Amino acid sequence: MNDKILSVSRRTRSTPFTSRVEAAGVKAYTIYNHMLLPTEFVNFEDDYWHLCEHVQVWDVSAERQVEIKGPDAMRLVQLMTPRDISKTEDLQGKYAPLCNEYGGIINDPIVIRHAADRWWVSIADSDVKLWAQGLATGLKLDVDVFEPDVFPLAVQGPKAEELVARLFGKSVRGIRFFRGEMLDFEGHPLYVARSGWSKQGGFEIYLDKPELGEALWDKLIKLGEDLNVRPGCPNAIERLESGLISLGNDIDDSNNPFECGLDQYIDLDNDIESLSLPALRQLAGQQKRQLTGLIFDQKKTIQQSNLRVEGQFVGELTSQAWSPRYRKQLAFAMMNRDYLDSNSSIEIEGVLGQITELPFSVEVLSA
Ligand code: THG
Repeated sequence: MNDKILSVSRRTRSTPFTSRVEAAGVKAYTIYNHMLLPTEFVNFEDDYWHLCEHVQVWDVSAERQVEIKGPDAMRLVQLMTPRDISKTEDLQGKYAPLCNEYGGIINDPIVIRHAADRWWVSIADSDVKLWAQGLATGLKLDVDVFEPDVFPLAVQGPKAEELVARLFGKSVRGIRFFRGEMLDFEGHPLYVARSGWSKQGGFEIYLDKPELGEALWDKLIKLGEDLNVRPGCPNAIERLESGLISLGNDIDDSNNPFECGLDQYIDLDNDIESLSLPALRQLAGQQKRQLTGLIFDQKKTIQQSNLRVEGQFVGELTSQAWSPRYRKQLAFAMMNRDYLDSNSSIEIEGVLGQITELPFSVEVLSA
């Protein structure tokens, strides 16, 4: 399916910001957690340069929150992730893959602690609420699991801190990465954290009062006029350059975290109660596949996703974009270890691609 129009209905949920996104002339959406997520405004390259040079306001409401509340909340979050969450502070987030009993990746959310007995799991595109409710029921945990009316709005780009400080005051400048504060907007406290799905820096404002959506959007656009603020969205080029992986595109529950380069977010040696740890301890170092970067010197969209060398399947191309900055075609591929062990390049559709680690290093991209 290419260039078809998507039918919009109640299942393709809209957000408190959709009216503004539409008025701004959004060009395309994807569906993420059963909700509209903008993907393009002017065009990918123009959106990309603007994001890297100025500041954008992103409707990322589709990053749904799964709230886990009650005496067993922390236990349930820890059961779901093999990352040790015991030292998380109130209003701190942690990037924490969720894995099943086989070690497969269910989701790669940010888990946010509001209190020991109240957590948000800020999810990528899979139905974590159902998984968490199933676990809670099966294990007879004393928790409520639900999706609250929370709609994250991201402010991203080099001028994001200036814009968010104009709205909430200078205390935002002191917020460290993946930390947050409750800050006032029109008499209502909102959770504001330094995070976001780009490496250009910025914040995410978690709107839990949908009626304030348009006012919040309008205020940011107004305050950012002289900063050249624009509506934007997660950008395909920027996220490839930055090595940010996308659940459902690059990885799914057939992958374990070692294959995806998420080793650093797994605490194999800690004494924590987590569903996937027994499986992951077995799988560590055994991966038969690895998510890698591919770099091509030519601007050429690779058509095949199954990569073959002399007829043999060697891996799967999962995402790609042309980088106008480095003038390289960048791709992610889930490659067979066997192939990686004896090769550092691959010829696909007549072009030679260099195989490299993720995230891409600037030296390699600039070479
Ligand atoms: N923000 C919020 N929720 C989200 C996302 C987000 N849910 C969906 C999706 N994005 C979850 N996936 C990611 C992936 C990477 C990061 C955040 C969410 C990320 N990674 C940093 C990096 O790779 O440099 C650092 C992670 C770390 O080291 O702690 O930011 O964007 N609310």
